[in-house]
Amino acid sequence: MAQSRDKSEVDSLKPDLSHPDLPHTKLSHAKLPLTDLSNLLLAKAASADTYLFISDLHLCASRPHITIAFLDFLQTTAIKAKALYILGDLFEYWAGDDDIEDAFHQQIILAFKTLADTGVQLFLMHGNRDFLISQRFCTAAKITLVNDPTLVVLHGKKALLSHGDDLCTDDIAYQNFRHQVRDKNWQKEFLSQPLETRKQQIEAIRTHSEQEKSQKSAQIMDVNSDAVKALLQAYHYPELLIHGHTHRPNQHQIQLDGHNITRWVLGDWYEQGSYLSCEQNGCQDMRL
Ligand code: LP5
Ligand code: MN
Repeated sequence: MAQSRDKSEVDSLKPDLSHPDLPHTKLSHAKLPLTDLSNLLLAKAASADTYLFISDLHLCASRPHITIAFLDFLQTTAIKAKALYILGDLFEYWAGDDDIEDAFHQQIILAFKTLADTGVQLFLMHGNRDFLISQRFCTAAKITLVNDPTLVVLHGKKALLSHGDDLCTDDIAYQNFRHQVRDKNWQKEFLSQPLETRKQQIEAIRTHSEQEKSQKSAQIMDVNSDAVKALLQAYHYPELLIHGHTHRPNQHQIQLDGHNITRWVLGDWYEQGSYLSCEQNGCQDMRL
């Protein structure tokens, strides 16, 4: 909800941006006087009708430039939005919520929590790399976990949100793997192992996945158009479908059973950050 706040209310939020774990970069607003932050919050209150969508950030400690770009995005762009939807693969991988103690993860959690405390609604959907994110992470980060797919209404238009991997039905080897690791009993057993053991197993899967991907055609690793149509029919023809996973940012127009539907594919954050910004007058693909 767009909220109007007076300045004293904004001041009382006092997000703690002076946390020692925030990186010392141009992004760090740790050095901003609180009054500057208050001005930002007041500007936000006046313009908070924007919904932002991102996916496939693959955050990890070994790619600091992306972490820096992401923290900057949160503090300068997302802070002005009504809601931020993260449609999967926020992290390079997630081995279980007991890994939230990790210093890198704490830095990301703090950034989310600080943003949420300013009134921005945060939503997270699982991707194929971080589907083990659970309530402990979400509570700490003040993020709401949403199902894949999820139907939302943006400025009166229905939008269906998904990570997108479920639509890649031609990738049979991946779908079999997905079926196995999304099983709750399998996950329980996997999570009962020590964190370090889990990380070693994930590294092995990652290596195996990279080898297999190099043998797969680009077409096999894209969404299947019949799967897309079936999903849109099942959800009664939303005006928009927004997903990530394929790392092929684009806007596709679909004519289906007399309905015009736009499929937005979000970009990854390997080389450059990107996001979809939806306002009253439409959506726009943005690059950082
Ligand atoms: O993520 P992306 O886009 O690079 O590739 C995906 C598919 N690959 C994956 C694997 C993940 O990238 C890495 C693992 C994430 C960790 C999850 C945590 C919990 C699981 C723990 C498991 C022990 O999702 C890739 C798709 C691609 O998208 C495009 O859609 O093609 O799929 C694969 O490559 C999977 C293979 O085809 C099948 C893998 C079978 C694994 C069988 C076990 C073999 C063990 C080998 C040990 C040496
Ligand atoms: Mn993915």
